[in-house]
Amino acid sequence: MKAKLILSGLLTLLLVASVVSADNTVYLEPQTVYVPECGDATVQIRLNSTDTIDTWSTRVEFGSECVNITDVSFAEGITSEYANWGHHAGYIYLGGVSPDGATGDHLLVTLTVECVDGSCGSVDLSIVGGTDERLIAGPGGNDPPHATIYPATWMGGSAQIVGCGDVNCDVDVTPADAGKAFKRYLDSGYPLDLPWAVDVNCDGSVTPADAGKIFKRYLDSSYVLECCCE
Ligand SMILES: [Ca+2]
Ligand SMILES: [Ca+2]
Repeated sequence: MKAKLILSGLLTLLLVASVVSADNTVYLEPQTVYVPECGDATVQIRLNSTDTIDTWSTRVEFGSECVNITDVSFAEGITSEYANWGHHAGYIYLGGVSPDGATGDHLLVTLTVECVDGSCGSVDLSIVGGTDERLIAGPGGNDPPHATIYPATWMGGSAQIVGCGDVNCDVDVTPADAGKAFKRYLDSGYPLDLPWAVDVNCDGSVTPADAGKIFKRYLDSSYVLECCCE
């Protein structure tokens, strides 16, 4: 009995220890961003931290033969005033500083991802972390004060290029897509990963005509669908 009590006490201590240990994660939201084959889409990089963070920087790598990052916005992020980015072939550097340290879940930056090659399917978007130029940091408790660099988990994601009519974004046009288009017609709140793909006659609404055209495309791969492209 005594041994059991000691064991349960130890387990409780372990649980408490795991709760208070630092847990900082930099991640993409959504983890998969759906990009129209003739357009672009936005994806956020967010920080969820238990440490107080006032500085961050990272590198985002992407397959430049398939996608490009054409814009970076720090607006509404925790470092909206003091931030910058640089574009290179296949990657960007970016980062920012805030006078107010933050913990919890926050927006860092919003990226615009543009399709370069509509035949690519899925492309990795890697968030590169480390302790050199890529880091998260907060105020130090030292004298004189200097930044404390914290460990973090850096979670990348992917960009999925979506073709017109591929309503469920699985890289193929099938009766399942026609079915989802019809459901969207019946219920305007029916969720779609990329609503752009469903209006295949680009008339601004989803009707049975869209479902019919998607089914025709399934029957005949040369049947042309016309989503709204610029
Ligand atoms: Ca599909
Ligand atoms: Ca339509």
